[in-house]
Amino acid sequence: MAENMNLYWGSGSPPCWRVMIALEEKKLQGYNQKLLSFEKMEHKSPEVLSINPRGQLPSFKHGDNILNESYAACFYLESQFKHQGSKLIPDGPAEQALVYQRMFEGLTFYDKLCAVIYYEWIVPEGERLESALKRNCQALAAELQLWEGYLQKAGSYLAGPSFSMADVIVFPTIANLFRFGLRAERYPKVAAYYAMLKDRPSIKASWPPHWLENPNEQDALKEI
Ligand SMILES: N[C@@H](CCC(=O)N[C@@H](CS)C(=O)NCC(=O)O)C(=O)O
Repeated sequence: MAENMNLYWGSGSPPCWRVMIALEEKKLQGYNQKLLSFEKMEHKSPEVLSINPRGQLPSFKHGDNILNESYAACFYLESQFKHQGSKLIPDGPAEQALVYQRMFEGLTFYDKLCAVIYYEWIVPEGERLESALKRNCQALAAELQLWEGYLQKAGSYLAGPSFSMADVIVFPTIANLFRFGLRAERYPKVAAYYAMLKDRPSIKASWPPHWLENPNEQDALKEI
């Protein structure tokens, strides 16, 4: 089944990691994959551009079906392999609503993270303002407080008592927070959630290889 799947991905990229976790959860190991280097601009190679005109990763193909958006690929995998591996989207209306809600809130969360850790990359030199970066940091801190609230119940996943697509989507953002130096003592619920999930088989199997080679965390978020 997974033999006619192809994934182009980059190490540490949250959108790529989402798709890889979903593939693992749906027991689709054995798919064809190519790890590309952003540094070497391999995501702009003709091979990628032929299926993704934006030249972004992940770029994913199942047979003739192209899914270059991480959310689209995750939804597709759950829908096409509904009865295989973990059930990631519950059927009950209340449970399903919460999973969708948290998944899409995950977009805002990820944007706020990027606005801080990639500030210098996003904003050209000369246009950077200490006050703007400070505002982005405050927005990220406020966002984190929301997720602390969602995780009040010990042992809880992001959308209730079971692992779901919300975790597939948002865990890579949370892992990046700690990679960039978020202090566990400031966000104990988010930290406990991270500790609970980091050894889950689907997550361990897809852990960014360059993080394994270089486990040194950075400190951009230590004051958040
Ligand atoms: N909306 C896309 C975003 C994909 C994306 O931004 N990928 C980044 C890596 S994290 C990328 O390829 N950046 C290179 C570029 O935009 O040229 C998704 O969720 O899959």
